[in-house]
Formats: sequence, C-alpha cells, structure tokens
Amino acid sequence: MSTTTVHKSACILCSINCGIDIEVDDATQKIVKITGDKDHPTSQGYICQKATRLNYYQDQERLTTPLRKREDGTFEAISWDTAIQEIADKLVQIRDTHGGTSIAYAGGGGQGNHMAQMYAAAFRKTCGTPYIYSSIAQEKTGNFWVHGKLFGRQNVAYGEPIDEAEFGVIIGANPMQAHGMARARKVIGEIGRDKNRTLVVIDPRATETAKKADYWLQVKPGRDAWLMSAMLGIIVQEGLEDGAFIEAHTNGFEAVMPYFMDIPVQEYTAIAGVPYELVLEVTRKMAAAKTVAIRSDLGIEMSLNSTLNSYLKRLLFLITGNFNKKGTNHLVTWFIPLIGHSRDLGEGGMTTKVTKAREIAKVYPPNVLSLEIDTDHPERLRALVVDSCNPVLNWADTQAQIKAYKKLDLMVVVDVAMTETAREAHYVLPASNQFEKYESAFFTENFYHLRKPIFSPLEGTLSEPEIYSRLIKAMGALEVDLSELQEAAQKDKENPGQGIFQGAFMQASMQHPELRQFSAVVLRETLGKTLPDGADSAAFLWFAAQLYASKYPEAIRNAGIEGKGAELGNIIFDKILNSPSGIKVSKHDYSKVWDLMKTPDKKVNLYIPELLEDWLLKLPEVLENQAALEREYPFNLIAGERRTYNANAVIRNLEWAKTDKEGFLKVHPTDAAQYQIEEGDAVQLTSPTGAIKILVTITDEVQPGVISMPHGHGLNYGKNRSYKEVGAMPNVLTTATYCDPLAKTPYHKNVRVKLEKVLEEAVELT
Ligand SMILES: Nc1nc2c(c(=O)[nH]1)N[C@H]1C(S)=C(S)[C@@H](COP(=O)(O)OP(=O)(O)OC[C@H]3O[C@@H](n4cnc5c(=O)[nH]c(N)nc54)[C@H](O)[C@@H]3O)O[C@H]1N2
Ligand SMILES: Nc1nc2c(c(=O)[nH]1)N[C@H]1C(S)=C(S)[C@@H](COP(=O)(O)OP(=O)(O)OC[C@H]3O[C@@H](n4cnc5c(=O)[nH]c(N)nc54)[C@H](O)[C@@H]3O)O[C@H]1N2
Ligand code: SF4
Ligand SMILES: [Mo]
Repeated sequence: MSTTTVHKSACILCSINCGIDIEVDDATQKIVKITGDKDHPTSQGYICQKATRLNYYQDQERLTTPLRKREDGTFEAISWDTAIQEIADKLVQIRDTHGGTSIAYAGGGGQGNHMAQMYAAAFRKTCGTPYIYSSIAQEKTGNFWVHGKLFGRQNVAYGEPIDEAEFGVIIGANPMQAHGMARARKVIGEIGRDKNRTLVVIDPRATETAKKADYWLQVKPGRDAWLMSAMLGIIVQEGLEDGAFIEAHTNGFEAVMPYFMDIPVQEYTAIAGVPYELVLEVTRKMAAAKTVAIRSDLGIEMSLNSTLNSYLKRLLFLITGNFNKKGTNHLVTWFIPLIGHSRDLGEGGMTTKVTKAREIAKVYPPNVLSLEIDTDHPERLRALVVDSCNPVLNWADTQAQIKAYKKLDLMVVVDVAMTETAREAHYVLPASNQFEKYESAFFTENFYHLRKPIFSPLEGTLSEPEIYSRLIKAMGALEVDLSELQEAAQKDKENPGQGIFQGAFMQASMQHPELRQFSAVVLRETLGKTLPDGADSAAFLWFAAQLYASKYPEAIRNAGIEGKGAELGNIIFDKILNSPSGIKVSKHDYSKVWDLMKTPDKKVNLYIPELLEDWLLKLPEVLENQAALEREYPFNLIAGERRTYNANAVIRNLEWAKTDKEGFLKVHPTDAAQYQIEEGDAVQLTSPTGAIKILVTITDEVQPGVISMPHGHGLNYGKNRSYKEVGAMPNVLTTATYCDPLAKTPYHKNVRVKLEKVLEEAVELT
C-alpha cells in the first residue's frame, strides 16, 4: 500500500479561494483526493465541485522551456539566460527610444496567484510604465470610480454580508454557481429556509440562486438602471428614506433627491420588464427592513450603464440607512491592497496615450488595449508583457487583439501553459504552477493566506518572483551590494526581537532611496534567505505586515493578535508564515468602520453630478442608441455565464468537466420553435465583430430573445478537436468599443447577435 500526505492549500478557481486539503501519493506525487479544509477561517471546510477536480490543473499540458518565435512563426526552445537577456535588452531599447509609456503590462494574478505582484510592480518601475491592464478593469472599475466620489478614495472597499442581513438583494450575480461570497450554497440555502429573512434576486435568467429567492425580479437584460432608478424613485417619492442616517452620515441628499422625485416609476418598471406592483412591494419591504445587504456582480457591471449601475446600487443601501453596521454593506480593509487610488480626470489623473482612457484604481481597461497598439499614433504601445492572463480568449474582441499584437516590437507571455495568447508572443516564459511555489490568496477582506508549495517545480520552470528579479537585473537596475543587509538578516535570525534587520533595512532605504521601488526583490534576497522552508518570496510580507500594523493596530488586536508597535508587525508576519490555513488579520469594530472613510468629514458624499446630469437624465438616449443595433441583431447574448464546470481559463483540459463539455448555448423554447432548432443542434451566432458556431440546449431558464453561453470555453487544448468538443470562444463576438463610456467595462452580458441554424455536420477548428 502506498502512503499519502495531506497538504493544505487553497482552491485557485474563484476569488473565494476556499481552503483545501490536497492528499498526494508519496510515491507517484499524484493528487489522490481534494477535500475542504475545516481549519480555514472563512470557508470552514466548504468547497464546491470544481475544487475536487483541481488535479486537472496540476496534470495539464505544460510549458517546460522558454520559447522564442522564429521568422516563420514557429517556436524554438532557448535557455533561460538567453531568454532573460534578450527580453531585457529589447525592453531597455524600447524604453530608451520611445519612453516607458510605450510598454504595457497585462494581467497579473488570475484567481489565486498574486505573490508575483510585488515583483511585477518593481519590474514595471524598471520599464518606466504605469500601464497595467487588468481583468479587474473589465468588471470592477466603475465601482471603484464611484467609491472615489462617495467615500473619498477609489480603494475604499466594502463587504456585502448577505449572510448577516435580514433583507438580502442579489443583482446580476449567481452565487449558487459563481460564488463571489464564502460558502455560498450553504448560506443561500439557509436564507431561503429562514422565514425571518428575505432574499431578492434581480436577474433576467431563472438562475439556481433565483430559484432559492423569495422574490425574483426578471429584469430585461441591460435594463437594471431603469429598475434601480424606479426603486429609488419609490423610496424618495413615498418618503421611505432614512432621514436620521442621511443627516448623520451623508452630504448632498438634497441635491440628489429631485432627480428621483422626478422618476416616472411605472414607465421605468415597464422598460425594465418587471411588474410595477412587484417592484413596489419589494422596495417598501426593503425600506422597512432592519438590515439590508446588497450584492452585485457582472450582471450589472458588464452590462449597459455599468458605472451608473454601480452608483444606483449604492444609493439604494445608503439612503435607506443600511451602511456600516452589522448585516449591511460595510467598509473593510485588505492586508495587501488589491488596488490603489487614481486621481480623476480634471485632477491631473493619468490616461492612456491613444484613446485617453482614464486610469481608475491604478489599472487600465482591457477594452482599449488593442486600440492603443493598432494605430500609427507616435505614442502607441510597442511592447507588452502578459502574466497569468489569457487576453486573446478572455478580453473583448479576439480578432482585433490578434491583429494588434502582430504590430508589437516585443510581446512576452509568462504562463504555465501554451495559451491562445502565448501563441501570439515573441517569447513565452514557463512559470512554475501555483502548487509548485509559494503563493498567496487574499481576495477576502481582513484575511491573508500564504500557501506553501506542495510539489517540486516542474523542470525548466521558474517562479514569477525569480523571473522578475532576473529581468530587473538584466535590465541593469538594482546594482546595489546587498551583503550588509544579508548579514543583518542573519544576525537578526540569531538574535531575534532586537530589530537588527529592521534597523539595517531602514538605514539602507535612506541611504539608497532607489532601493525602495525594489523592496520586494531586496527583501527576498536578504531577509528571505533566512526564512524557513525556502519561503524567500514571502519576505515582502514582513514589510506589508509592518505597514498594516501601523495603520490598523486596534483592528488587528480585535482579531486576537496581541502586540505593540514594530512587535505587532513581526507577530503578524510570523503568524502568516505559520498558518497553513490562512489567518484573519483584523476585525474592524462596527463603531470604528466610519474611521475608514476617506472624505474629510468622514461622511458619504451622495451627490455625483456627472452621473445624474449626464447619464441618469439621459437614460432614454441609451435606449434610442441601442435601437438600430437591436433591430439588426435581434438576440441579447449573455456571453459568459458561470456554470458547474467552467473556471475562467485556468483549467485547459476539458476532460475535467463532468457535464457541459460542449458549453451549450441556452435558447428559449419559443425561439427554438421559430428557428426550427432541436436539442443539440448547431447554430451560428453573428455579431457586428465576428461569428461562432455553438450547440444548443433548449430551456425556459432564459427569456425569449435572450440566449446565454458559458465563459471560458473554446480553448485550444489537445489536437484536431471540433467546436462540438471544445465549445466556442465568446470574445470572437465582442467588440472593443462596445463598452461603458466612463470605465470602459465591456457589455459582455448584452452582446447583440443574429442566430442561424447550421446545417453542415462538423466544423474543424483551425
Ligand atoms: N463556475 C465558475 N465560477 C466563477 C467563475 C467561473 O469562470 N466559473 N469566474 C469567477 C469570476 S472571474 C467572476 S468575476 C465571478 C462572476 O460571478 P457572477 O457575476 O455571479 O457570474 P455570471 O454568471 O458571469 O453573471 C451573473 C448573473 O448575471 C446575470 N445577468 C446577465 N445579464 C444581466 C443583466 O442585464 N442584468 C442583471 N441584473 N443580471 C444579468 C446572468 O444571468 C448571471 O446569472 O465568478 C467567479 N466564479
Ligand atoms: N465574454 C466574456 N469574457 C469574459 C468574461 C465574461 O463573462 N464574458 N469574464 C471576464 C472575467 S470577469 C475575468 S476575471 C476574465 C478572466 O480572464 P483572465 O484574466 O485571462 O484569467 P484566467 O482565465 O484565470 O487566466 C489565467 C491564466 O493564468 C495561467 N496560470 C495559471 N496558473 C499560473 C501561474 O501559476 N503562473 C502564471 N504565470 N500563469 C498561471 C492560466 O494558464 C491562464 O492562462 O475573463 C473575462 N472574460
Ligand atoms: S471554485 Fe470557488 S467556491 Fe468553489 S471551491 Fe474553488 S474557491 Fe471555493
Ligand atoms: Mo472576474
């Protein structure tokens, strides 16, 4: 009988990052079984079906050597030294000729590999570029921009505790499949059974979550702004707002109120497609509830009026007084900030060079990337480094991207697998995967999980911290002698508690200010070398812990971590290193959360004139502008549904899926009858940008005129497979410019298409 060992880690398939126990056969080093980790502070043993099949991530086809593209488009294997030096030389040449702003970085983290980010930041500084194009900027940047206005900073973050609220509202999210909240199925099930709690779901589709709800408002796709405006209209017109809360905690209500006093509620509910009486009942009940929490996601972010939706959703809980108390949306902190704050346009904020897209929360929108490259503009992008991301598959307009990438002087992809994007690159660098190196998970607020490696790195691969450290040095940066710091780290290890390393590090940072931008690399090579179990890449957490401890000492002690001053930071660092299931780093008392506000008077600034004047008042124009497109392309395609077996594009081998390998398109029976389509038939979908073939399943889960396809299908894995075996790529249909005017978030949930039945037998993929 072979023996096995159980290792603790986290699932890397969605932002919840549930704790997992991975049982590995000692002899074969194969994963035998994956179960939930009961010691994990937030998931508490919960996992969904996807995590149990993470062995398909571990065992998939991998990259094992750096690759360089030949003239004829094929790749050749090269050594790491050659790859690093050639890439570094080209980056320096491009930077020194065209400026750092001609270089862009894309990706950085997927759902569970965030360790590299500190090192990637140092690398971007070396390149001299502010440009980080991130998947988060194709969903959440409208929210962040609104936070900047309401709360004073774009990186002020809040939680959405549906589990603690008397009245929960879920708008455009399907936690039963997509999660987005911890232990979602358990929590939604509990709320559904509890007579004292109410759950409202706003979704055009009869989702698994909608089926558990007390009220399901089947909004028409893209019409949430009318629905939420109508709800706000009812609140102010009936005087249901919380005057005491508004008085104590907000500014600007008098300026906001008239806009909603004037909303023609019945007309707006009709546009939204939801019965007026139902909206009235739900809104009154919500206004009367003791606690309300609202959770939303892509259904309103990747939809028409994305940024306006972000604002209206927040007004709903703010003017009913449901903020910053238990059971309501309330402010939280992150141990390592996911995003930053960017100054807005008019305040000297940054934009891209060609399309002038604004930087929000320190990131740039994927939708404009191809437009920033594929142009003769003298300040266009000329080099692109992609890490842990598959834009060709996942970002808007696959064809426009492929065309644009051909114009680049340099394109580098760092990934574990030969992705659709990697195929376009000049250089492909193979990374060790997330179970072969130190990694972290920290999407969940007030929490941090450092994950130890379980397997040795696959031969030929390197971790991202190592890759970026080598690139930085090969570019000629960080030529500082670190031996004194290395000695100090060693002495500190032998004489703990005396702050020897801390003192030396502070002194070195003062003497060589240029070191600061490389602090992650410096710490890895000094303090890192003294850490147990090869945890050198985690050394930057020591610094992060000091920063966090200096900002939130009370909240940290409130989470049961004792200590003062520098000692508190060191204690958190030690705890992180020694908590295989992750730790709660802080707990903010409800009486103190208002301190996290960044407005000068700590009040919420409700009035955002540009959204009210230029947008809410002009909602009818949005409908008019869509009308021609809707006539020509009669179907609303929800392009990117989260299902039982899709997980972005992290797992490439579709054998992992027990069901729905084909990635069926959901079509309503009425539409199926009209187009004479039967279960399993193939159809062609054509948008203004492109066309795909896809197999149909007939279901009344969608409304007539609305069709829904999964996200993360159509991957080129294995050879000679037809679309029938791999599904279809949604972003062949999407258009880069079909997006939110402010945040540039795509309208992936409202893609307009024509549908035709396909008669031929099979179409091979190229
Ligand atoms: N299984 C699985 N889970 C995942 C992922 C995955 O790939 N697979 N990806 C993860 C990631 S990266 C993310 S961002 C999250 C996203 O998580 P969610 O946003 O919760 O998931 P989606 O299925 O994309 O969309 C949510 C809902 O929006 C609805 N919707 C579509 N159009 C509209 C509209 O106009 N109005 C309203 N109100 N609703 C609309 C859809 O019917 C759908 O039920 O999921 C995460 N979890
Ligand atoms: N049409 C449409 N498009 C969508 C969506 C939609 O709903 N509709 N959803 C969007 C959303 S919300 C998101 S978040 C994006 C997600 O899209 P992406 O940001 O592209 O994320 P993933 O698909 O998770 O891709 C992660 C990549 O990281 C690689 N990888 C895995 N582990 C490692 C590692 O350890 N190191 C390195 N270097 N690489 C690794 C994987 O092989 C994969 O190529 O897709 C978006 N695209
Ligand atoms: S996919 Fe998300 S919810 Fe499911 S186990 Fe993984 S982290 Fe948890
Ligand atoms: Mo996402």
